[in-house]
Amino acid sequence: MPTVHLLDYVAGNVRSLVNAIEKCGYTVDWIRGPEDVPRAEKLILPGVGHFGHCMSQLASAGYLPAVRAHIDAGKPFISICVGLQALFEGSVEDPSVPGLGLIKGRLDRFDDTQKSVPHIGWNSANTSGRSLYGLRPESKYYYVHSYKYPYVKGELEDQGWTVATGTYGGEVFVGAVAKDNVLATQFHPEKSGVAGLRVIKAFLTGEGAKTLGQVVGGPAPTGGLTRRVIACLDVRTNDQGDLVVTKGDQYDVREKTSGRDVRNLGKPVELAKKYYEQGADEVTFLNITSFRDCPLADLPMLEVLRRTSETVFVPLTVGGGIRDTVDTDGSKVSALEIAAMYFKSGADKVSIGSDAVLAAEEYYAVGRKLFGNTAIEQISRAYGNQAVVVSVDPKRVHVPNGVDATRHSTIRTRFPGPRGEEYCWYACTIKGGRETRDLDVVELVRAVEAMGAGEVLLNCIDRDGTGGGFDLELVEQVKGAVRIPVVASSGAGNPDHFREVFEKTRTDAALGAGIFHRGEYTVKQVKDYLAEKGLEVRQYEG
Ligand code: 1PR
Repeated sequence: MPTVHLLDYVAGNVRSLVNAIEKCGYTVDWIRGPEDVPRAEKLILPGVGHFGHCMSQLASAGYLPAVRAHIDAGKPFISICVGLQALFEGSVEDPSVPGLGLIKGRLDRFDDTQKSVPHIGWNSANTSGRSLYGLRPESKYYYVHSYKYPYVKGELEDQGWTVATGTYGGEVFVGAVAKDNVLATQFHPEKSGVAGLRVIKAFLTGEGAKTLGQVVGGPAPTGGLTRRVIACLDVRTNDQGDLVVTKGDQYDVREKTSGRDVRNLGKPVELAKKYYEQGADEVTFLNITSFRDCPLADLPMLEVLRRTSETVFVPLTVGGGIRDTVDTDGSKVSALEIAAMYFKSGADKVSIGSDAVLAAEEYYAVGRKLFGNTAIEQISRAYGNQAVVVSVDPKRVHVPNGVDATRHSTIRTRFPGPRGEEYCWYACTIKGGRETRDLDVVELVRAVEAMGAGEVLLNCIDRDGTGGGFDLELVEQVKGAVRIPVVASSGAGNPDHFREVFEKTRTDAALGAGIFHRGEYTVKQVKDYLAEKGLEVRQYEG
């Protein structure tokens, strides 16, 4: 098999990239030091996380002259995400660190006054009718970034680049650029399904460089960021010791029958693939028992991720048990180390539940100070805040009025409590909803945003498994409290519930579990329905 070289300088999920390259019929050889670069014919520079961190890593390991020499020699080169940003002169993310300076200009940050930042999800890469490594106007690509190069018509083209753009809340940014032997994408082609594999293939075969810039036809490009639909798999071992996808009613995952077996709705890897092929924009695995008696290196979830990432080319999130732990042999393992195992196995994001609540309590107890030692801070520092999701498991607490009844952030609800209480607040829980804490969702999400979480996965115990629709009041309360994206979860029972949460709240994404596992609707049916109602969605490309 032909070989491509991957520069191994940065933490993050490169497994998906390797899987994507192998899927295109190539093998990966690793560049472990600058002295390896000259033997590369085709070179890939992956990038995740922080611009300054990436550039300093590259510089301190002595890679920069070698990478420049590779590019100057006219050999094929692709850089991804922060890798694209590295081609510019610098970024406001870390003004003290210079970029490669191959492209004139500096990156700035998305404006977050009216929209969520990071920009996460599927967006266009509009080439304005030019050929650019197989990008198509009707396709969507997976982006995750807070910093961007603002597009000014003609500016990069005058430097000889062919450019593709995306639009996010009115800001037009550079989604991909290419010139001669160089291709750079702000989106992750390895996470962009078949549309992304096409780009990787065009790079590997050389076809993309050959046809670069030619005028091509095709439909007018469709709009910006699509509505993200996520499939969630709660995974645990059942009483027979098999790893199964299960689903609770208000977090009770046992059958109501006398045996009270753990509900078994299928196998994790198979179901993930099925939902990917139905068009799921992301797949989330929640390890709901944390496999307490298993050595960490053998966690069954690691294998689930490894196998899933071989066939599923959309972002994968994994949650459950991400906290400082003592392994079965007595050794201490940090949350960061556990996250690292998951990233190496193919996860793109980790989701933290109970530990985030405890960290938030501590944050308030010490007067809103941060010391850099929480799991959220450590993981977001190493892998970027887009890689850290906080999973919230709130429960409604009804109160008679909004002001004196509690110190917590209340809302006036359309669904009064059992004694006619017209207000409620949402209490955070830990340990899969078994323990309720004196911390409300607003306090939690503000604290974790300050710590560097990049997204909130907002469950709702009252709605979980009911099929009665999302808790729109909860979603709006949380959206009003933070700038980071929020994923609405719990309660989806039909496609109209997805429409409702997208139209009536400012949610960034919506997640369903039981609706898909029970076979009531497919992800495709949900998306077709949303499209019919005029909402922009990404359709699976086979
Ligand atoms: O606390 O960091 O170990 O994380 C544990 C994780 O496991 C948390 O994310 C927590 O939400 C999850 N979890 C723990 N116990 C359960 C349980 O069900 N017994 N599942 C559980 C949470 C909620 C969602 C579900 C949506 C949508 N399940 O994952 O998928 O509510 O369901 P629906 O569409 O069927 O209504 P830590």
